[in-house]
Amino acid sequence: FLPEKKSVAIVGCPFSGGQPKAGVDQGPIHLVQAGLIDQIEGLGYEVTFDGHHQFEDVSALADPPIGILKNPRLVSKVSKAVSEVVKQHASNGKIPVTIGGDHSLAMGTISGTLSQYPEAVVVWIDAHADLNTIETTTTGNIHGMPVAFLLGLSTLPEYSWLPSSPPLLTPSKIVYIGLRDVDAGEKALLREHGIRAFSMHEVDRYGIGKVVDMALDTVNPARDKPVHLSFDVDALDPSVAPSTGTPVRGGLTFREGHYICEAIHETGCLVALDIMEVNPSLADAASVAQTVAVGCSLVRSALGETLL
Ligand code: 6HN
Ligand code: MN
Ligand code: MN
Ligand code: MN
Repeated sequence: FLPEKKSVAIVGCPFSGGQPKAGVDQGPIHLVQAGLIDQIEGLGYEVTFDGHHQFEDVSALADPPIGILKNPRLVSKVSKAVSEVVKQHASNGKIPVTIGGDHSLAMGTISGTLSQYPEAVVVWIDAHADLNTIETTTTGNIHGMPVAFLLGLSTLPEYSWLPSSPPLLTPSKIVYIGLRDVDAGEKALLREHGIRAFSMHEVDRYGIGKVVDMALDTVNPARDKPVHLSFDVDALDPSVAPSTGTPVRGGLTFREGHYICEAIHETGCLVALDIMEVNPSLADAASVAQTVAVGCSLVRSALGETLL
């Protein structure tokens, strides 16, 4: 399933509608300004980048809350557009690298990957499970809900473009690493659906090398399935990635985060990558530069940069 040519398509998504803090829409602009494209070319890839996506045609949409869900139609329209772009790039043999923007975008990226590679599995790196349903969300922020939509646990007429019965994603095809701030309703859903998750407790207990092996053993035991890596930078400790909207202490170290990306690259199975939730308007200039640089280096590690 892997493209013969080393070819990447950057999908820049300046979008913040899945959460209430301004600035996360500037994340992709900062990553590209920091030289991300040259860096990927430096690894021997041909890189396609047609500019950041423009969502202005949907931003004027009348979009009252549905229940407590904020911007429900906007998030749906943007994710649907992203889904089509990601699928298109994947069908052209490119690795879509989507840079957010908030994590609601993963509804788009992962559905795009799964429509091109139905057997693909998802490795979700995050402090949070992003598994709230319409019933369990306490914030109404849809960036805390994309996995539930992908699994068909939440459905709304406004999201009918996302198949729910059967859903594109099933519980056995996703694994989490880095969790440490999981809502009570999400914990119940993880248990009820038997979704495999390696929290920071398991990272402390076994070390990151063993955790990544175990995580891949659960979703991709023969290492023969396409892998979509969805990386929320808040999985990293706030001392490593301070400029993000929902930081949680006790996160992955710089090396643990990069190790995950390197190990996924080594499987040879990576077909799509998301780097989400870099928010350059949070924290001081040095913290922003640090977070943007970490976003770029995670991408390079996932695409094969080695230390030696
Ligand atoms: N993220 N569980 C919280 C909520 O609002 O549902 C936080 C979600 C954070 C989402 O970081 O992508
Ligand atoms: Mn700026
Ligand atoms: Mn997330
Ligand atoms: Mn998160």
